[in-house]
Amino acid sequence: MNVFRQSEKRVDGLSEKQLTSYRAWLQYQPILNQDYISDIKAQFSKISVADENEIISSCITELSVALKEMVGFTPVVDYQHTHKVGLHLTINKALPEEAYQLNESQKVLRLSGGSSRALLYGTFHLLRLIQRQAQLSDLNITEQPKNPVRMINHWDDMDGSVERGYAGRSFFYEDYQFIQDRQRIQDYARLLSSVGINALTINNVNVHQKETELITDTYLKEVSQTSDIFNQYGITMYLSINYAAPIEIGGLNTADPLDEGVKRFWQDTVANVYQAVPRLGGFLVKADSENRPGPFTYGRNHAEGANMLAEAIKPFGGKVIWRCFVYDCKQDWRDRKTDRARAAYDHFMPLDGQFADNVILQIKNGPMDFQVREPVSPLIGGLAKTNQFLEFQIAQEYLGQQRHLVYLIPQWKEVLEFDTYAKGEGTKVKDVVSGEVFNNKVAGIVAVSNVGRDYNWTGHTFAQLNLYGYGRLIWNPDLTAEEIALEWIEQTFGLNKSVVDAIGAMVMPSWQAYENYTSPLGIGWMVNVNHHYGPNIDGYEYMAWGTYHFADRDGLGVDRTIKSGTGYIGQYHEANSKYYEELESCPDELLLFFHHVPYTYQLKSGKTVIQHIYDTHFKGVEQVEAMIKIWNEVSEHIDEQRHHDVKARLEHQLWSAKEWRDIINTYFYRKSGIADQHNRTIY
Ligand code: GCV
Repeated sequence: MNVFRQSEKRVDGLSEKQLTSYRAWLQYQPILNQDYISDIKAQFSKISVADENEIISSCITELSVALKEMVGFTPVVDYQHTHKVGLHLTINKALPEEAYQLNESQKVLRLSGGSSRALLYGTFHLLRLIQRQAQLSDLNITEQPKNPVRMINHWDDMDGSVERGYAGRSFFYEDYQFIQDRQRIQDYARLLSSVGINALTINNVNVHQKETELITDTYLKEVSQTSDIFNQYGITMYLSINYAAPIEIGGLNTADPLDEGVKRFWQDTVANVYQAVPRLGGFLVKADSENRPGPFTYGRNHAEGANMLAEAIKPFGGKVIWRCFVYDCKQDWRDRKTDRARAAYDHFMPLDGQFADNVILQIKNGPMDFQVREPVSPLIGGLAKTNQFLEFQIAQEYLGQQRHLVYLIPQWKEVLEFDTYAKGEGTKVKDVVSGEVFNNKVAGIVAVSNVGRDYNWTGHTFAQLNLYGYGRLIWNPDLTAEEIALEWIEQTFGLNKSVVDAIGAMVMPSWQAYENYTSPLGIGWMVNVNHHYGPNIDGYEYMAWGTYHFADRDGLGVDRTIKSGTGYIGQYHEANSKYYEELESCPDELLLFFHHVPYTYQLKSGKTVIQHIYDTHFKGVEQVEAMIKIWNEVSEHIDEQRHHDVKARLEHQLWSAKEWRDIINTYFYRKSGIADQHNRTIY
């Protein structure tokens, strides 16, 4: 057992069985194929390295651990770069900073990268190939990430809880202190960099009293130590800050961005922060949303708010990431004109071009809040003169909370492939958020984390796939959902074909299955108040004014049209607004997001809305039953712990899917009075 594996064992006293789950996709299982082992031994017997630094040493450690585990030998590392055979790692400044090339010829394997970070990505690429027992001879690969910033946001609080966390407590904090054993953070950094993540925030966007002090001497030493761990893996750390910090920790009576005292507070604070944490990436801010403070209190707009911070942080090369999830959670929408979906665009579009060049607006993928089905936010493709990040949520807040198996990549691919028409046909989201369409100075994708202190990191073992897939997809949005799943399955569960096929068959339809048994046709929500788990059609906390879906005895859906509704559709470029405005063209899956229609309205599928609701809800449950059957059939090929864990979650999912089916079907049967054409029992 090598040192690395020894220290891994210390983590939360994990048992050997649990460690298999903990290792996620970096299993490094021993390879049994002797021919393959001989090839690898020849190719990796020596590693020559031209440069030395902390990131390159992470490459060497990872290679050494992995090769020892998989093929049973530790390569000789040569920093003089003299060997004629083996693996050569070199920095090639002619390459773009994060790009790498992998070439093999005549037993020399060359990995060259534009930076040490790129070498780390190339190292993990090689290990991915070896775990999948791919041939390395004649290798000729060039890779470069599509998105410059590839980020994770943690919603961890310093009391140790995680907002919308479904995988145990935080592994950063407990009881308002940093957790001293940092092994877990190091292993997390390995997982993240193995899929190309290069940035993260370590605290919740809702910054409460204690977290406000993260930018003070009380915590800066530990902030810095944490940042150092991530830096070793090429990951830049950011902090979420409280907009009202000047009041809460600065002793001022205002946080007005135009106040000289406030400006001075931020300049002094930032200088102190960067002295302690010179490589900090910057700040993330949630302002004027869900009771968080912000510039609106002082009659200022969000550009004024963000730019004041941006100016303070600029001398240190820092960035201000400013969230567009700004809406009035107390608004009354009974007039059927007020519409939360409009909020982000209404607030930020008029400010396009007014933000400093080190400000980035962070935009959730849809106009609402990470529902199972939403249209793409019209701000993406709308903003033409402002840096922007697209925000996804890996934590499945509204998608089964990591108790249900839901593979999210197919959903995200639809978002990335969506045509915004910002510069005519073919202006896809993936090209806007990568910064290519508008030539943004900073660009990329962010997602809310799904990890915690559970021994498998993610609660549901299969939720590891969403973290893995997130990294891989934003590195290369052209990878298919199938390709990503296959990579993950083979590294996580091995190459046994029956297992690979089985898991593939479970994960691929899982998003669709979840949509089938939950909220229909894009209407969204229908979840319980506050915790957001399980069906409650008239639930969700911000509905004090009545049900937002407007279901009555005749029909349901929200009229967001330009001609008679909230006008939200008018926020899209013309081709899309026409497409959504007309019932004839509006796609079935978003029909109720955009239109109020009778239950008897006929969908493009040929079914009526009400029959669609019944059919999909029965089907969704059957799909979960099918997943359980498949999983049971491969039990003998999967380790007991992981098989048991997944099985338990699937059984719960089935129970929950039936609950959803029965509650939704009954509700709409009672409202509409229309019977199921197939006379199935509706409870
Ligand atoms: C961090 C939703 C969630 C909140 C979350 C918020 C946000 O409203 O329910 O928990 O707060 O989104 O993204 O800021």
